[in-house]
Amino acid sequence: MARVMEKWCGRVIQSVGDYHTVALADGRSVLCRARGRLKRQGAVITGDRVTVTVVGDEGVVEDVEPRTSQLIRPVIANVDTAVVVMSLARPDPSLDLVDRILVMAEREKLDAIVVFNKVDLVQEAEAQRISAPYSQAGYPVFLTSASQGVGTERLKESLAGRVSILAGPSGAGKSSLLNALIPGASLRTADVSHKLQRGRHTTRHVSLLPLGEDGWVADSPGFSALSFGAMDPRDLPALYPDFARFTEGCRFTGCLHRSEPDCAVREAVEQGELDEGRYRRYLRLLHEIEVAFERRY
Ligand SMILES: Nc1nc2c(ncn2[C@@H]2O[C@H](COP(=O)(O)OP(=O)(O)O)[C@@H](O)[C@H]2O)c(=O)[nH]1
Ligand SMILES: [Mg+2]
Ligand SMILES: [Zn+2]
Repeated sequence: MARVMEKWCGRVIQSVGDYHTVALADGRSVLCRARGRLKRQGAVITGDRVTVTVVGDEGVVEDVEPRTSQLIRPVIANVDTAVVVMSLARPDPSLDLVDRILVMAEREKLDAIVVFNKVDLVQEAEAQRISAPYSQAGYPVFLTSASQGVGTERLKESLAGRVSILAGPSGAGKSSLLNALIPGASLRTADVSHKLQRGRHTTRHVSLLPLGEDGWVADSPGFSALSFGAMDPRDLPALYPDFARFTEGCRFTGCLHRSEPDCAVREAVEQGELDEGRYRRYLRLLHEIEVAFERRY
């Protein structure tokens, strides 16, 4: 039988050493090596949009499109949406962590969605009280129960056409949500690894799982290490979208909204127009970043 060489565009859905699993537009997945000049580490990573030549069920990555974003942990390209997952109970929600993940997402210029999971464990009023500040900040908020299938269909619709990654503490329900969004998600991950004949390996490689029309979700949590490195504290206020509509009223440009005179953000908190909890947690994070920044050398 003649071996036909085809040229395709696709997306790298898993990358292990020099073996890249590429999903093609027709639904096939092919195992690819990289063309010579793309053999260096990091030249082709999970999430990359690539051009491949395919012969049978094997291929060669010929080209990599410029990345719109790149995360370090896990190593993944072109993520556009961070999905912050926090349980409403068991374990109790850490809004401090929600805010930190949102700050990181804003810093990476990702869209962010906030999911409060385990809505089955709390009263509706409680769920509203906890989630309202995030809706007010402009984030899409979803109240879900992964185990009872509540809210997961709506979340799935909003993730279609996006490349997203779940972030949040252990126990929040990330794996359960992933399985509710993509039936058999945990099994499919194992499947991809199996093709590479690595069996159960201790190293976990991030994979993208298909979700709806050209939507992809990473199967491993993002932003697990919440270090802000040597972030300049002056960059922090701009990462709070809920502050934005007030900052023009601050007397000083570059106002850190702490003890400066005529601060419109502080004023908005006092008037109840800005969530006091968000603001208090902002001040704590600002202080932490300042201390780290002063010690950076
Ligand atoms: N009651 C309740 N339990 C849930 C829900 N989602 C997940 N869980 C449970 O919470 C625990 C942690 O879930 P898991 O998906 O492993 O969390 P992960 O660590 O974020 O991946 C498991 O025992 C799940 O069965 C939910 O919506 N409601
Ligand atoms: Mg998990
Ligand atoms: Zn201010």
